[in-house]
Amino acid sequence: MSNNKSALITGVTGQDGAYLSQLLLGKGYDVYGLLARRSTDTLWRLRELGIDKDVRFIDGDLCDLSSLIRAMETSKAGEVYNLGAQSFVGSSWQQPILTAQVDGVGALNVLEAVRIVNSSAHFYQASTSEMFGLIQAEKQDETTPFYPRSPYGVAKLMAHWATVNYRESFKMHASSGILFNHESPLRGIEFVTRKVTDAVAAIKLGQQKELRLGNIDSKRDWGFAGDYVEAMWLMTQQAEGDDYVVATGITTTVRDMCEIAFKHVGLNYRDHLVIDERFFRPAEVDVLLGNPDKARARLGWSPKTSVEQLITMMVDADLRRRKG
Ligand code: GDR
Repeated sequence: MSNNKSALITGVTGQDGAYLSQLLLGKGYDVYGLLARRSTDTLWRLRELGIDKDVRFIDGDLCDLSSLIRAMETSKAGEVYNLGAQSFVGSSWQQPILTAQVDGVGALNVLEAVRIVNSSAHFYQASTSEMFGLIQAEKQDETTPFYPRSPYGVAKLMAHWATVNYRESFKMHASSGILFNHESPLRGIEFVTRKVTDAVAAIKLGQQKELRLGNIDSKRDWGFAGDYVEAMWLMTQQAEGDDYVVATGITTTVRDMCEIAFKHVGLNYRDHLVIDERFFRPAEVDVLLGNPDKARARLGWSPKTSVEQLITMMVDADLRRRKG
């Protein structure tokens, strides 16, 4: 266990930041969230969970080391979760340098702030199955080599190795959670699951006719974000930092995921789906399928939500939202 119940979360306004805040608040933590001030409403997820008044915000940015040092000093955090990122793989080809700065150097900035202010704090890095990229294995685990296929994957790989390196160089309690795709009703609309579930709700309500997608043959190991944040917390509670794959061990094509979503409201995806070249990527990760055995054995963690439960939960939430 870490020595105090104060946590600092970067990316607190994102899907995982919101669920992790909820989990930690429920465990009695003081939760501090790094907040980059934007003119748009970024707090809607925390509001949906009813915790926007409970998180203590600290102004700062992953690209600004001095703000991270200040955040460490203000929060006196015993646990630091680096969830902040430019997390949309598709955009990383349009903004490769920004992605490298935020997702790669940004993680290094957080590691430096932890090392400088309180090197005994427990650190969690949001790593990703995108790092495996082209490497096919029966199931990808902690021993599978990396071969990223996007500027996003490349940047995340830097952050992953920086985490390993700080653990080895400075004996820091630093963990890298190699999370496979994880979704929820709080998922951003640019990601394929939420794009599909929101479109299904709109089509069902007569507000939209078609859904345009790119590569529907790609396969993803989709789990529920609410389950996955528990694995993050469990990693920071161990005697030592380590790397863990967090996945369900089941992979589904984008096509089959669409079928689940449309079927749930009595529709056939074939009547509405249009393939659109614009949504194909310059390089694709064809199959992701994780083996979470180590997390199961060492952390006592296992996924609780099937892909069917996940997608139908998301469709229901989008129907509720669109009905008003
Ligand atoms: P991914 O998630 O790139 O796996 O990264 P995304 O949902 O964006 O894509 C999944 C797969 O669906 C295919 N696809 C489309 N994707 C989007 N977004 N929009 C489309 O119209 C579309 N059509 C087909 C994609 O090509 C891809 O194969 C997510 C992010 O959360 C990362 O931050 C995280 O690291 C990984 O999951 C694990």
